[in-house]
This record gives sequence, structure tokens and C-alpha cells, in this order.
Amino acid sequence: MIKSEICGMLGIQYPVFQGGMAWIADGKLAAAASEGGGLGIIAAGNASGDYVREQIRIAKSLTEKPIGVNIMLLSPFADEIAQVVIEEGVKVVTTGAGNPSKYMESWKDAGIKVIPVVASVALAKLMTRLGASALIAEGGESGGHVGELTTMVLVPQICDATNLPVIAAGGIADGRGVAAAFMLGACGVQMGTRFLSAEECSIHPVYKEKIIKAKDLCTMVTGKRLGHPVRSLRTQFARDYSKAEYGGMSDEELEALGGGALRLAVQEGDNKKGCFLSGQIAALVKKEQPAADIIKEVMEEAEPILLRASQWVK
Ligand code: TUI
Repeated sequence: MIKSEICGMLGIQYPVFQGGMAWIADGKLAAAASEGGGLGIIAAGNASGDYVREQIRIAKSLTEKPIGVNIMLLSPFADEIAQVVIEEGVKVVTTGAGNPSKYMESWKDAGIKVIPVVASVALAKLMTRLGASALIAEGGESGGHVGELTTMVLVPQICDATNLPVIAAGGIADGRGVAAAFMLGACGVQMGTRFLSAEECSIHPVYKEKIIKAKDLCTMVTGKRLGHPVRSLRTQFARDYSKAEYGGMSDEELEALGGGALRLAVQEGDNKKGCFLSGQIAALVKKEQPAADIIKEVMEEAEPILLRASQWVK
């Protein structure tokens, strides 16, 4: 069994986080991942404080194990949700798509373990100084909002820049990815795309099927022009958006074109106007299965790989 310092720190059995995917990672999915021995994470995304509070309570009704909340820092509700996690006694907060400095002190005072996603060495150093408990190094292979660097390049540099435990994310969906992450110096992984296929993941069946059928070149990045690059499945919508981005459309028109597209994918499976966020690793996601089985399976796959690697050393 693979154990690392993050397991003891958070009171989890396996060093696996279920990524906090906006509109997708609700209380039900997070509870299933936590019950399975990993860390389930509720995504605040662009939702209101009331929604997040409700999801935290749903998760708590389904599991006594620790759960986390991911706060998407571009959200207009970020300030409100920063308070909700304190009021609801959440133990772990992860952040994404920005710099959470202004919240760190109040979260730490409330006894919350803060684990920011960092996409650069500079932010990793700042978060270490401000008292983060661990860092998530997320490479641009991931779905959703992406940074510039790949996981292979980012993880070792973040490990060099901090003495905190580092969780690798982006492009990991099986035991090979887990083993590789450990080789790069990480002591845990976060997976998003793999959990899109979880039985407890309530996305529209069309979305799940698209992930399970995806092939190697099935994703693309759009949104660079407005400063928020996002990786999603290469659907007609993504292609049209990309064309508009490099055509004559104004920023306002472009913003309007993208608005609501994620909800349309998640709730309605809308082929024409939906934006189906996905990491590049979707091609390795083969079937629907319970979240607990995903966690157990990837960790069991990683074990013989890590053992074999040590035998190469003579
Ligand atoms: O946050 C994510 N993934 C997301 S958020 C999201 S919702 C959204 N909708 C529309 C536009 C944008 C987002 C969908 N997927 N992943 C974590 C992540 N954080 N990846 C990269 C970063 C990141 C990038 C730059 C974190 C910090 C950062 O630097 C900020 C700074 O100020 O230094």
C-alpha cells in the first residue's frame, strides 16, 4: 500500500484528491471520493455561497471522513465562499485560477488546511511563505483553466521551490500517472477527468459518453485572448469559439458566446452550445465505475510500477 505524508496530514487512506471541477464536483461526488479513502472536493466554481453551503451539508450527511472545498478565485462569490467554508467547519480548502493570499490568514486562524493550486514557481514560494499546508502543482494537460507549463516540467520545479508536500495534477488518470508523479517528487495526485466517469458523478450522460469515447487529440485550449485559457473537448462549439477568438469578434461578444456554456454541457449535454471541459488524459478513461474503485484501482496499479523501478537500480 502506498502511503505518504499527505495521508497523515489530512487523515485520508490514499494520497488521491478528486479535483474540484466547477458545476460538476458536488457534495455527492465528494462524499463518494472521501468514503473511498481519498479526499473528495466540492467545487464552488461560479456558484453562490448558499449553493456551496448546501453541498457541504449534503457531503457531511453522506460521510464522516474529511472533505475539501475548492474555491475558484475568479468567481464573483469568492469572498462570500471564503467565509462559508469557515462557518461550515470545512477542514481543507483548495484554490484555483488565482492568488488566494488575502484569505490565507483567516483560513489558517479557523484551523483550515489551505492547499492552493499553483501553476508557477513564484506562486509556490509565496504560498509556502504565507503558510499553505501543501501545494497542488497542476500542469496544462488538465481540463478547465490551464497554466502555461506541463505537469512533467512544473512538478519538479515546484518540489524544488518548497518544503511542503506537493500534489501533482494534470494528465493523471491511472497508476502509471501516479507512479510518474511520485518519481517527479510529488507525494500525491489530484485527478479530475478520471472522476468524470465515476458512477456518483452527476454530469449529463452525453458528457460521460464523450469522455469515455475520447481519443488522444480530442481536447483543445480556447480563451487565451480574454486571459482565461480553458481546455475542453474539441467539439463544434470549441472550434467555433476558437474561430471567433481569432476573427473580428469584440471581447464582449466573445464573453457572451462563452457564458453559460459549461452549465449547458454538464446539465443538458448540449452538443451545439455546451463546453465540455476535459483533460488531455480523457483517452485513458475507459468505463464508468464507482469513485471508490477508481481510487483503489489507480493506487494498486501504481504499486508494481514503483517496485519495478527500484529493481533497475544496481
Ligand atoms: O482552476 C482550475 N481549473 C478550472 S477553474 C474553472 S471555472 C472557469 N470558468 C471560466 C473561466 C475560467 C475558469 C474551470 N477549470 N485549475 C486550477 C488552476 N489554477 N490551474 C491553473 C491555475 C492557476 C493559474 C495561475 C493558479 C494561479 C495562477 O496564478 C495567479 C497569480 O496571480 O499568480
